[in-house]
Order: sequence, then C-alpha cells, then structure tokens
Amino acid sequence: MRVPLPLLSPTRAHPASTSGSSLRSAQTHCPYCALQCSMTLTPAGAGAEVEAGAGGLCRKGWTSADLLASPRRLTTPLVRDGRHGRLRPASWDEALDRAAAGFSRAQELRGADAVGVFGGGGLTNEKAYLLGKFARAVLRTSQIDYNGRFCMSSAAAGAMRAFGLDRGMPFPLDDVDTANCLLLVGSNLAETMPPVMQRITRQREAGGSLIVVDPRKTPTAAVATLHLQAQPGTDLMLANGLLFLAIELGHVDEDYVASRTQGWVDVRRAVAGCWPAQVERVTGVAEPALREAVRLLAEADRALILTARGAEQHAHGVDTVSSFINLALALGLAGRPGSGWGCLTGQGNGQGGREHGQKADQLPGYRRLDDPAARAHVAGVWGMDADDLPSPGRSAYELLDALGTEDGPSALLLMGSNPVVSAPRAAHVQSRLAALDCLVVADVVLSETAEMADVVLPVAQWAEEDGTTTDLQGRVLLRRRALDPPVGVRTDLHVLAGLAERLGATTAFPVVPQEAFDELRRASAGGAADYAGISYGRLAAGEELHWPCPDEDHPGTPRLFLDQFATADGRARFVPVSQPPSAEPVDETYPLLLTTGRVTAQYQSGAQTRRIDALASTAPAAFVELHPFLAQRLEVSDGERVRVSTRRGEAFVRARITDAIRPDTVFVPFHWAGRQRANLLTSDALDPVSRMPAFKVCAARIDRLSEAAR
Ligand SMILES: Nc1nc2c(c(=O)[nH]1)N[C@H]1C(S)=C(S)[C@@H](COP(=O)(O)OP(=O)(O)OC[C@H]3O[C@@H](n4cnc5c(=O)[nH]c(N)nc54)[C@H](O)[C@@H]3O)O[C@H]1N2
Ligand SMILES: Nc1nc2c(c(=O)[nH]1)N[C@H]1C(S)=C(S)[C@@H](COP(=O)(O)OP(=O)(O)OC[C@H]3O[C@@H](n4cnc5c(=O)[nH]c(N)nc54)[C@H](O)[C@@H]3O)O[C@H]1N2
Ligand code: SF4
Ligand SMILES: [Mo]
Repeated sequence: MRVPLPLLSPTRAHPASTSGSSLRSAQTHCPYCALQCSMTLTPAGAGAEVEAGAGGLCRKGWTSADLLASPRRLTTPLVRDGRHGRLRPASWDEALDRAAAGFSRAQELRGADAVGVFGGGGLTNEKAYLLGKFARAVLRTSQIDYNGRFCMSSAAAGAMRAFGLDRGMPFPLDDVDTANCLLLVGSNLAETMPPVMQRITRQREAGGSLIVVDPRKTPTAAVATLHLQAQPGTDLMLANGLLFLAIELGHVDEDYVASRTQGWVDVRRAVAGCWPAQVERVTGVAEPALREAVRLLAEADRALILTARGAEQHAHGVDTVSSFINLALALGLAGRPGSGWGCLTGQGNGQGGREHGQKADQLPGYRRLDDPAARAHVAGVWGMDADDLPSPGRSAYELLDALGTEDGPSALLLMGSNPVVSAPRAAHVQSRLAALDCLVVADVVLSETAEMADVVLPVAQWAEEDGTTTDLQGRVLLRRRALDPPVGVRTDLHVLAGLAERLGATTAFPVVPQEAFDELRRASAGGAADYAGISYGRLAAGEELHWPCPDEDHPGTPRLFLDQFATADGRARFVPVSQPPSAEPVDETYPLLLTTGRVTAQYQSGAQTRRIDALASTAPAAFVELHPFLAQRLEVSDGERVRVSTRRGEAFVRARITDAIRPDTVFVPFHWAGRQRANLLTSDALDPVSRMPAFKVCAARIDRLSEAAR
C-alpha cells in the first residue's frame, strides 16, 4: 500500500546554486563520449579555455567549453500554464513544487508506477546512482530505465551470459596499441572516438593488422588491412562463418577450450552449416576475404575482437555479440593478456551509468533487483525495508511506448536524454510524451524533448560540478569543477534533493558530489561493480583505478578474467546462435536497407553540439548516403533533397552520393531534429533479451521530390 504523499509547502529555503566564486584551472574530462579524454580547463572571460591532455581531443572536445557561456543554454526554470500554454520563466521553488505536485497527483490517482523515470549514460556515477535511488526509495516506482538500453544493452547481455560479468573492455585500452590483429565489428572509431586512431596507427606501424566489418567504407575501414563490407544485419552469420573456417583450418585452441570454457560442442554443431559459400550468399563477403580474416586472426599472438553499435543495435544484437564471443573463445583469446573480446562503450559514462541502478532490473554495484540479498544490502544503505523496493519495470522503449496509456505512467522525470530525436519510431514516442499529464525535464539546453515539458529545470554542465565517470575500460575518472554555474542554474543533485524533500523522502539526497559518491561506494560494496575502495582522494592523487576495487588498499582491476571468469564454475560459456531471418525484409515497396549512425562533428541527438557554431557549421544537416549505381537508377543527383521513407514514416534530407556504401544500403546520421530525423524511419523491433531497438537496419525507399521541393 502506498502512503499518500505529504502536501507541499509553497516556499522553502534552498541551497544556492553556486557557493561563492571559485575560478581555477581544473583537470577534467570531456563531457561527451566514453573515451573521456583528459583536458585542463582554465576559466577565461565568461567561459573557459580547453587544453588537451596527453591523448589529444577530437573537435567536439576542443569546442566543448563553447556551451558553458552560451546564450543558448538554459539559465532559468520554465513552467507551462495549462496543457497548451507556453513555457514561461519561473522560480526554482515554483518549478520544483509544480513537478512534485504533478508526481504526487499521478501517484494518488494511479499508484506508485504512475510516475516514470528516464535517465542517461552521460550522467555522472553520482547522478545515475541518486536518480535510481530517487525512483526506488522516494517514488517507489518500478518504471525506470535509461538511454543505455539504446546503446550498451546487447553487448552487456552478451557479456553477462558468456563471462558472468559485463565490463565493456575487460582489459586496458592500451592493448589496442599492441594487438597483432584487431577486428572491429560495426565501429567507426575514426569518427566516433578519433583519438583512438593514434593507437591504431601505432598498432599498424608495429606490423599489426586491422579488419573492419562495416557496410560502409568509413574513414576507419579506409585504413584497414581488410574491409569486410557485409550487408547490414548479417554479422552473426559472418562470425559463424569465420568460426567454421577456424575449425576447418585447425585454429581452435583446444587446450583453452577444454580448460576455460563450457558448451563448445553445441557451438561447433551450430556453425557446422556455415560454409563459406553460404556465408557469402547471406553477408555479401567473398570467400577469399573470409579466409584472409581467419588467417590474420589466427596467426596473431595477441588478437582483439571489438564490437560496437553497428553489430549490436539489431533485433538479434545479443546473439550477434555471442557469435563474436564464441569466436574469441574458440581462438583462446578471452582472459589472455593482450587478447580478448570487448565492446566499445559509447556515452561519457556509458559504463558507470549502467552499473548503479538506472536500469529497469538493477540496483547499485551491478546488483539485480530480483536478488533478495541485493535488495537487503541496498535497502540497508538507504534505511528502508527491502520489501518496499519495487520490482523490475519496463525497458526504455517499452517504457516510452507505455507513457500516457491505461497502464503506463502518466508522469515522467527525464534527466540526460533527448528521446524525441534519439528514440526509435520517434514520431510515436513524441505522441506518447504528449499524452503525459506531467513531463519534467532537467537539461542544460531546451532540447526537443524539453520543449514538450510542463516543467524544465536548467542544470549545471560538466565543468561546473564535481563528479566521476567510468570510461570504456572500466576506469573511474574524476571530473573536477572549474567554474561556477551561471546564476539561476542548479545541479542535477539539487534537483533530486529538492524533489525528494517535497515528496517527503525519509532518506538522504546529498548535494555534494563527493558525499553522493561515498554513499555509492557503500551501496556498491560487495557487488559485481564494486567501487568501495575508490575514493575522490585516491582519484585526485592520480591513481588509475578500474573496478572492481573492494577496499582502499586494493589497486583496482585493469584486467579481468585472467584466472577465471565470473561464472559459478569460473568457465566462460559458449552460446550456440544462428542468423535469424531479417526483422524487416526488403520488398518491392521498400527495396533498400536503411542503416543509421554518426558523424564526427555531432554528438547523439545533437542537443548540445547543434548549439556549438563551430560544429554546426561543419555538420549542419542530415543527409542520406547512397551509392552512385543507386543514385543513377533513381535519377537523384548529389545534394538534391529527397524523401526517405519506411513503414514508420518519412524524413527529408539531401542526397550524398558516395561509392563508400553498398549499393543495396543507404545511411542517415541521427543527430538532427524535425523532418530530418533518422528516427522517424527506424523500427521498434526489439532484441528479445536486451530489448535493444534495431536502429541499424530496416527496409526503406528513396523518392525524388517535385522540382519545387528539392
Ligand atoms: N562523433 C560522435 N562520436 C560519438 C557519438 C556521437 O554521437 N558522435 N556517440 C558516442 C556513443 S553514445 C556511441 S554508442 C558510440 C558509437 O560508435 P560507433 O558504433 O562507432 O558508431 P555508429 O556510427 O553508430 O556505428 C558504427 C558503424 O556501424 C556501421 N553499421 C551499420 N549497420 C551495421 C551492421 O549491420 N553491421 C556492421 N558491422 N556495421 C554496421 C555504420 O556504417 C557505422 O559506420 O560513439 C560515441 N562517440
Ligand atoms: N537512429 C539511431 N538512433 C540512435 C542511435 C543510432 O545509432 N541510430 N544510437 C543510440 C545511442 S547509442 C544512444 S547512446 C542514444 C543517445 O541519445 P540521447 O539519449 O538523446 O543522448 P543525448 O543527445 O546525449 O542526450 C542527452 C541530453 O541530456 C542533456 N544533458 C547533457 N548532460 C547532462 C547532465 O549532466 N544532466 C542533465 N540533466 N542533462 C544533460 C543534453 O543536453 C541532451 O539534451 O541515441 C540512440 N539513438
Ligand atoms: S573522443 Fe570523445 S571524449 Fe575524446 S574529445 Fe572527442 S568526444 Fe570528447
Ligand atoms: Mo550510445
């Protein structure tokens, strides 16, 4: 039974958003991707100057400070009067009161699950942890998930079932430099993590080979030893075909398979039909290239197989990940220093953000919400009864899809995502958001999703607050505050504390990041992702700490699985998988394969990077890449505006003709809003295990527009 929430008092004192001026040079990390490049930030004028750390920066990192003093950021809360009123400036008290009242009303009418929470993998560990705590301990709702479901979930599920643990790279990034063979599957590192290309240059100069699997000849594929230009959605067949050849050519590491794994016989049987000719027919990759790939992998002393979103964002993404892990296990790579399988985590805190309780089925420390011991531990830290913790809820897309329906949430708190642009089947998601009685968005800018909100809360940016992130290799990093947020802006921690107080929370919501982190350490202690031994003090002193790190004397764990895997018997699990039929086959009406992804100068939904002039001028608009043969058949010329349509809807973008793409495939980047949105087109087919949407392939068509509309 839910206890009615207390009435709200209209005004109350609040901690100020700034605590006196403290301008100083600070060591920090880039706000964007999971590489978390280091930088020094020095306050200058109203903003700050960026100096690159040793690894360098891409142009998003160089320009990241431009949004700090930008007039395009939010500096005052906004509220909407009535359903159809306009957003108008409001005080923090009015905005937080409105938000809390909206949540209380929804729960009084329809119970705890009437309020949903949607988080993001860009949030610091402290924020992700407290957002999960807010959902479970204050709202007591089961309806929380986050955008990492769109990003990391298939790789995470694949790693869990093979190794019993999910840390994107179970080895240090430095291993890339020394790999004799590097297989990149569906990763365009040259555009999505440009500084890593320096490592690949070193790797190549030392005689290493690079194999890239991508339907496009990306800048990454362009420097490869071998580019396998497979059809989108066929990576699983490709991996099984490589394993078939590895068996045929005698490259299986039998000793390793016998001593460190389980389930080999079933996998060997599962790939028995994956003859090169069959693989070529499905993937489009010719037999000699398959043989060459196996040779390069098998002859390497140290070989790495890394998957990214191209392989994972499919309706069978988990099985695809399993197929590459199977290959890595058969070759004896996983858990051997310098070799292995890993996934290239994407968002700034894509790793930490998936460990501390934003996920529908999860408690901090990568614990499971359905595990009684985990519930008891975390409830103890939160000072509540374990029976009062909710059960697992809906996954991200299913949560968005349920908003405003009979049994879905009627109110939503959204922090760190812009689903109007980034969710699959975006027009439908937009209509679900519009059906809410109360949408509360905390953001640094008025994103397309914030524009729809009833309450908008303007929050501080990375350089204006302390916090930790966990990078793609599982290393925890400290971002130090360099400058004060503008007047009128508060931190996400203040937002959560302000809402928790208004909703009568009986458990603490620290607003000092270090205190939040210390609580997270206790909550994660003993869990898979154990942060107990990691402290602000150790990080500030320059220690390189990878989780698990169970106590303050522990050096952290840069390499996992050296002696055993995290399964009950210490052995890795082979999982037999086979290529399923396409979730959406092409037909006469939709004869092309549409895939989506990224460009260097824009980040994600573009909410931040479209507001940075230097980036917006480099990459001002969406486009569709099409092969010259296709362009000729459609009589489309370069630069012409065309209509791209799928069973979900249509988008209008300019044609970019390039022979870097397969003739049967077209590519649209997803960073833009309105009618240029790639996600007006994408399908909501979900992976049955991870609930990852199939962003990377659906059936599409391209049409010319009337002359006047081009
Ligand atoms: N510039 C920039 N960098 C970013 C980001 C950004 O938005 N902009 N976002 C960050 C985040 S959150 C993430 S998750 C990472 C993503 O990093 P990546 O995974 O490298 O990025 P994507 O462009 O989504 O996809 C990579 C490649 O997959 C290919 N691909 C498409 N379909 C398939 C397929 O079926 N199989 C295979 N093998 N390949 C396919 C595409 O052609 C594309 O080149 O980037 C991070 N870095
Ligand atoms: N078609 C297609 N769609 C995709 C993908 C694809 O490849 N193709 N990739 C998917 C992937 S991998 C991802 S990760 C998602 C990402 O897509 P989104 O979840 O939309 O990610 P962002 O654009 O980074 O959104 C972050 C929002 O939070 C705000 N923000 C930034 N920092 C903070 C903060 O500290 N606090 C708060 N409160 N707000 C903050 C930003 O201004 C922005 O509005 O997109 C997915 N969508
Ligand atoms: S590679 Fe990623 S972390 Fe590094 S500067 Fe670019 S966006 Fe920032
Ligand atoms: Mo991502």
